[in-house]
Amino acid sequence: MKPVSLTYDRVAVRSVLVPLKRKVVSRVGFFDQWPLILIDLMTKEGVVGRSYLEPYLHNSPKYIMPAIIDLVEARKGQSLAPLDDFHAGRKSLNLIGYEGVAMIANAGLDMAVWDALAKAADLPLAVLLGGRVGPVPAYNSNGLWLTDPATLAQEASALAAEGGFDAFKLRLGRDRLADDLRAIAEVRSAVGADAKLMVDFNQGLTLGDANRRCHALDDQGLYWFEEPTTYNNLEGYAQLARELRTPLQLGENFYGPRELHRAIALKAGDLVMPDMMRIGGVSGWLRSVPIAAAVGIEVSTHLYPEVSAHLMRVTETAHWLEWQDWADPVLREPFPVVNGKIEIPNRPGIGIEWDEKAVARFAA
Ligand code: SMN
Ligand code: MG
Repeated sequence: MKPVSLTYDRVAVRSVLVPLKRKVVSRVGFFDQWPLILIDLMTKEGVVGRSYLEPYLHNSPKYIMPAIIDLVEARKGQSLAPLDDFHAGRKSLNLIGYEGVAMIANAGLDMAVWDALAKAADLPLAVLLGGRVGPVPAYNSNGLWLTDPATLAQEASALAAEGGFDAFKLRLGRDRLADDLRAIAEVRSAVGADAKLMVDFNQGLTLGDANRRCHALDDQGLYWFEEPTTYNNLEGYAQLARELRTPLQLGENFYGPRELHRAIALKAGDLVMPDMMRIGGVSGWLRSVPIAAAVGIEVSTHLYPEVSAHLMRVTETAHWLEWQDWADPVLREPFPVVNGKIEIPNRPGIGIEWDEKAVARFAA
């Protein structure tokens, strides 16, 4: 068989603003629309690699997109080699920062590069990476925000029905402990005592308040406590992890493998959940999760359910995939979820193609 080789040609980047079915009411912000950057990497051979980024802020595509275009311009005519290119790309931008926009641009492009290579090989990404296509256990993260606790039972039932889920993310950290307890009780009344509740504080508490609130909730049988306080107070996290019985989860704010390593070295949490955009796309994930696996720490995902599903199939200590349907409005064929598991379609690459009519409608 002829060896697969692809050559960088050019990239098209577009930003869209898609509506959210349920408004995000969280300590990291209020969102009723969700920005996406759609990346189409064109190769000289005609294969197109696709990925998207979820950059949170409506205006951020304005400064992320030019960085992606620059990275591809600099590679024009080179062969696609994602692990090499990721390293070189980070190095090329490190004078303006190793994290933030520099990493986000590299991560978005990296995912598109891997998609192109998998398409050229005519293999789903999970298979190209040495795994198999199959179901991945997922929890529903579409709702249960910091809204009126009285509405949460009905919402939890609706979330369960979206894909046979029995695991959910619930946002906590209201002003009064009693309201957090009420929120837990409402959700449990709808989905049963055995359902797993992943609880996310979105960094909303000071370390002192996090200490008090997490201790007060420690006997609630919650599945994990996520980001109770500022994400980079790793010493504070280590203190919480030592004292609490509920597993402590962090990682959506790790930029690259070194930050994951540092958190693990400081015993800052029991579980980690890197985000594709911040950990560095497929290449950043492949460089990071073995660090967690080597010490037996389970790895969950953050956003990006499609590419994350492929990666979970090759992650030694794969734990839970965070499922949201937020990019679905622009996807031609969203991945199905059956019995609480996301199913990877048997298509080459990541398996995402744009619904161009929807892209035009939601153009930002
Ligand atoms: C989150 C994700 C996206 C928007 C707000 C909050 C959250 C999560 O941290 O883990 O889902
Ligand atoms: Mg979170």
